[in-house]
Amino acid sequence: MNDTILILGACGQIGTELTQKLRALYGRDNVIASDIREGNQEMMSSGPFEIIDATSKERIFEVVEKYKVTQVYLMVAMLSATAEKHPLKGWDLNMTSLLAVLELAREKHIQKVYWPSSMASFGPTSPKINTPQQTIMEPSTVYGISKVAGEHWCNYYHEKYGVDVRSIRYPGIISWKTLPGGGTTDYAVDIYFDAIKNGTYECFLSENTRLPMMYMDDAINATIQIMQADADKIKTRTSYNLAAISFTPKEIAAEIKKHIPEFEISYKPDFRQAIADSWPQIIDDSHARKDWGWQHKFDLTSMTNDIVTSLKALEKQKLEEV
Ligand code: AKB
Repeated sequence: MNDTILILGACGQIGTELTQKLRALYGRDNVIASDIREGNQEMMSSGPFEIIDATSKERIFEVVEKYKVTQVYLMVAMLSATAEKHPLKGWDLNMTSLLAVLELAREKHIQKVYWPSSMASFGPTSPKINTPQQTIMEPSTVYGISKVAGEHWCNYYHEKYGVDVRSIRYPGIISWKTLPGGGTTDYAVDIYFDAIKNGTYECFLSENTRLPMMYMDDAINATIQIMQADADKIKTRTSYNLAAISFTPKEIAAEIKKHIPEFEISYKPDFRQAIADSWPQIIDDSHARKDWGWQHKFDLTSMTNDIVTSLKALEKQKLEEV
């Protein structure tokens, strides 16, 4: 593989694990990680790293030129809950970074672009069960508005200028190596940490709020799979629906209880409840499965086994180091 990859937002929840996977696949020197600030020790020592403000097209271009970058993964975003608090900043970050990268691709400085959309691009008027690939999309959050607009920009640059841009609508992504920040689905990560540490968790969504979710390993595989697929397999140039599991806080708590019987959950819904209520509950991702062969591996049980085992091992290691 002769590709040189630049990851913008490499220190975020998905970027951190994506960087390590891409470095393993493409070679450390062929994957340039970047973010607005330096990352952890593993990030900084496992390959090249550049400080980049992703809203600066000039700075991205400088790094693209320096390393002769062929592909960009744009993982920078202000997520749903934070963007509701800073609407214009959220819009600016999410749109300016995307348009900067699409322009660089239009100018033929890069050959391929990955940009994530989200289930947040759906809204209260979209069907909630088996939400189709193409349906009503009237999001009620700033984040969702930026994602729908971004999807249309991707499609426009593809149709009008032939830009090879690929995109997935992520559900909530659950991980344990790097924490998410500012999302509505973050509860499904926080719950594992609090369960292991304190044996209790106060959930900011109500017990029966069903949302589409996915384990990080599946999300990383999907991301790389869509980027490696032959171009003629990518029939949707807005963004693909992607799904794995859907569950409620009550259901994830019951699964955690199988490992930590004394675990207790309580509920105190806040402003994020309205955001969650505007999103789908179960997503139909048959187009991704048919077009480029997407398949998920983890269900709620296998994901919980993996996370609880990993976090317990981490706790033990920390105690031994003390
Ligand atoms: C969020 O909760 O904002 C994100 C998302 C669903 O895109 N995790």
